[in-house]
Amino acid sequence: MTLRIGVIGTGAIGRDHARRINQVLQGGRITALSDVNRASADAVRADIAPDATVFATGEELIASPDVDAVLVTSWGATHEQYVLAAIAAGKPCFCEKPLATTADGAKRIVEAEVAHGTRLVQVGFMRRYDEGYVALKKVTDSQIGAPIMVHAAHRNPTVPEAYTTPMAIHDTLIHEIDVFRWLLDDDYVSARVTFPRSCARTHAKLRDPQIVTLVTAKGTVINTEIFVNCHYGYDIQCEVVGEDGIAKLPEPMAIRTRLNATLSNPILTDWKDRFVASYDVELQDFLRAAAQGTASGPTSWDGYMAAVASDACVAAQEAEGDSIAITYPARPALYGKG
Ligand code: NAI
Ligand code: ISE
Repeated sequence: MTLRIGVIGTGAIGRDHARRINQVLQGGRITALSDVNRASADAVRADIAPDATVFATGEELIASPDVDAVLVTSWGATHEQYVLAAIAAGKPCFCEKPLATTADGAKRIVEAEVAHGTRLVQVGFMRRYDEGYVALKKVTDSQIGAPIMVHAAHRNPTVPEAYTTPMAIHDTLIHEIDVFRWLLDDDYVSARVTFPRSCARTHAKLRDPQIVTLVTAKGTVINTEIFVNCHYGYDIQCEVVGEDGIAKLPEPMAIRTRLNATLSNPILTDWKDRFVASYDVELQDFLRAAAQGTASGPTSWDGYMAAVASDACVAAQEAEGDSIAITYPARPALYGKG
């Protein structure tokens, strides 16, 4: 069976996901595209998906009888409306992170999916599919004793001009917020943000870098540096300090050279390359589950939990240096125990 897929939002990642569905993965074909910038959808049609129809709105795309499942890859603040429309239509939906930019928005999605009665939504937390993180989890679970601290860094060489201080949380740190819940099998109880002096490459609406401290229910303290104008490369670091030893996320594969009296290896510069394999695996998982009329992988509940923590981190930015408590509602049965 070949699933007919519609993509809403055909910018950087929408285009890349359309490419992987039409050119790399098994079981799906792009039949529909939509973007508020029509020229962007037309260009993806011309370059990647010649048999797709371009729809004027995401809602029309979702309603189309030629669409079996939907990819939401538009700007974060627009995800909620499309995910709710996909659930209302009973169509499986892959939604890029964040599920919603606020906890209230994510909660509405959870409520709609619970009312539907079966899973339809997968959130694009692709790090759970990354070979390095999967290996790190295995060692963290079995070899280094109880995790006491995590030291992490999320560095982007640069970000668009429109990127502002809260986006460091709900657009960037959201990956760590999700992956550390999964890695440590734990939830957060508080968040605190401190700001070192800002780097010269930033602007008035973006304090950069930032250090976020999350404390978990089991007492693990996670320090993450977010530095989105680091200039030198795209660099994701993570070290788990356990009571018996330390486990570190592997570096991406790179050729080390000895040349001109220098020992060196290159550093990636683009998230598309850093996580290329995990995007492939997560979307193949989506296609597999969607063919059964359901969803797999990170749930709406995970998206909601990440949004609750993300709201607390944004409040912690505003409360600069003060700790903000994080509390969670009870988990609906649809999302298993916990
Ligand atoms: P982008 O700006 O390159 O593309 C977004 C596209 O959405 C644009 O073409 C824009 O015109 C379109 N759009 C905006 N509002 C829309 C609406 N209401 N309806 C239809 N189209 C609309 O942004 P990018 O980098 O592709 O990010 C898109 C989403 O993917 C974001 O939520 C972002 O957080 C997420 N993302 C996830 C990554 C990951 O590592 N999992 C990496 C990069 C982005
Ligand atoms: C972007 O949207 C992503 O998701 C990237 O993985 C992240 O590194 C970047 O900071 C975000 O803006």
